[in-house]
Amino acid sequence: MKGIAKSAFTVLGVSVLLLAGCGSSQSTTSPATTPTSGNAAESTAQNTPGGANTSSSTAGSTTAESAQTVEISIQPDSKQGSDGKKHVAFSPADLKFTKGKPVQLVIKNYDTSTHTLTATDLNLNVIIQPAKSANDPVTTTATFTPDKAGTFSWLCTMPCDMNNGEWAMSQKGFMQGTITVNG
Ligand SMILES: [Cu+2]
Repeated sequence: MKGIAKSAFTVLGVSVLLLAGCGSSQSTTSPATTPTSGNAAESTAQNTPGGANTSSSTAGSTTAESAQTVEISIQPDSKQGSDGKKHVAFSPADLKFTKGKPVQLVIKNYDTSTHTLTATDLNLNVIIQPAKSANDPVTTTATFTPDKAGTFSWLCTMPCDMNNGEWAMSQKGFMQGTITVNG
């Protein structure tokens, strides 16, 4: 309902002013990040029951109140697969959360490909920005609140591990994994 106004304010970095008045969940898809400019001091953390509460920025250390912080790194050619080759992988690939408790994901990508952390059952879809180079990782931050307990699978939906015919995309522990949510 206030989507347009909110977007405008978000760009200006003062979205926090609207948090009190706007309870509607905004777009669940694209976390329209601006990787280059340094305006993302404030990451919006909206927790709507049952909603897809992802937001992201590339500006690193923001804190959501009482959120559990989980750090993940993505390293190219870092993990040997059953095919004997080294592949790009999430570390860790298996995650544990608590139902109803906000989680702040801090994902540091050393790979120059875009990845995603996608768990449809949890309404989680984080688009992870690519590194500028192997030595220049980019951090994507997203906050969400798991709204159901159980064991869920996540996967990366972006074509990656291209040097190996996208091998990692079909492999748990690489571009797939498990999210356990305790009730
Ligand atoms: Cu990937």
